[in-house]
Amino acid sequence: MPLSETMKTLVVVIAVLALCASTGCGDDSFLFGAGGVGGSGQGGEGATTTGGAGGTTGTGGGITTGGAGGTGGGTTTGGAGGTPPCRGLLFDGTSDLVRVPDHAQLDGLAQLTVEAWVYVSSTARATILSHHQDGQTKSGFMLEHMNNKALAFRMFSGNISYADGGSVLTQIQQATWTHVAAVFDGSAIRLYLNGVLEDGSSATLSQGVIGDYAGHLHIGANAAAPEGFFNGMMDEVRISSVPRYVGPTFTPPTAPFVSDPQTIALWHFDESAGQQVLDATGLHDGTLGTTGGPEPSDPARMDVPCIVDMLP
Ligand SMILES: [Ca+2]
Ligand SMILES: [Ca+2]
Repeated sequence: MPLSETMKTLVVVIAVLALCASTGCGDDSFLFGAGGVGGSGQGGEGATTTGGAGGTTGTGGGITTGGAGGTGGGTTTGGAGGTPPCRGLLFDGTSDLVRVPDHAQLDGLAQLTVEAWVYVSSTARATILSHHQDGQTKSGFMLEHMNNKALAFRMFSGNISYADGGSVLTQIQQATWTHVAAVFDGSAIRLYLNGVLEDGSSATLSQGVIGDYAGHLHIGANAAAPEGFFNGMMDEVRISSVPRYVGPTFTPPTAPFVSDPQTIALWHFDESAGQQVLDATGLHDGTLGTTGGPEPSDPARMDVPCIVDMLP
């Protein structure tokens, strides 16, 4: 009879402990993956050593526990960790968000790219980035993680333009880092998962540009009255004024982005403390939570794999 998941995990944990007993694993970092991502995602049995290795060799940190390796994973190699600071934000799925003040650069866009590295911890529909108030039809844009598909991107200009994967039911794999991107080139919206086109839907804006939304931009929640809270981690969130990705595939970024003239906003989330998240352009610094003070809606700062180390 097949072993239950619980039993598999138990067996793997026992195996790890046995390995530790025979070879000496040092401290708890082996089990709890203090360094590196420590292996995650779906994989075959016997991948524990691959997943666990991140815990012993990583230096840059990562919150994935060694237990994730125990579930049989190893799609992301744990390990080197990279050069600090390699930090991201952990959103609790309940109230956490980053708030960025409205700015003229965020309005009136005729083309754009919205992208991020995400680590999804729940299948629930949730907002990745929103400069839009739910229910309005004339202004703003938002990128969501969907509960039954991977992504949805919506733009509002008096009409609603969107792409949501259509009949494609790909979902973002949980507990692994995934690059997500939504591109609007003036005539079509394209959604990409790890550099692979998931949906290309023709789209037009009735006003010619995305309508002016006067509220905050939120990362990790819908704007205005916050809702749709993201559950998981994010890093390297970028908004660009151009369609960054055109074809059916592209190579996901292999290093942190560098601000260029087409960059509207770029948040590395590399700060070690405080309430601010800095925008590389200097124009769109954000705040943890709904105010500038410490509060439950503040996302937590986490050590994460450096982007360059996320890739297989
Ligand atoms: Ca970062
Ligand atoms: Ca705050």
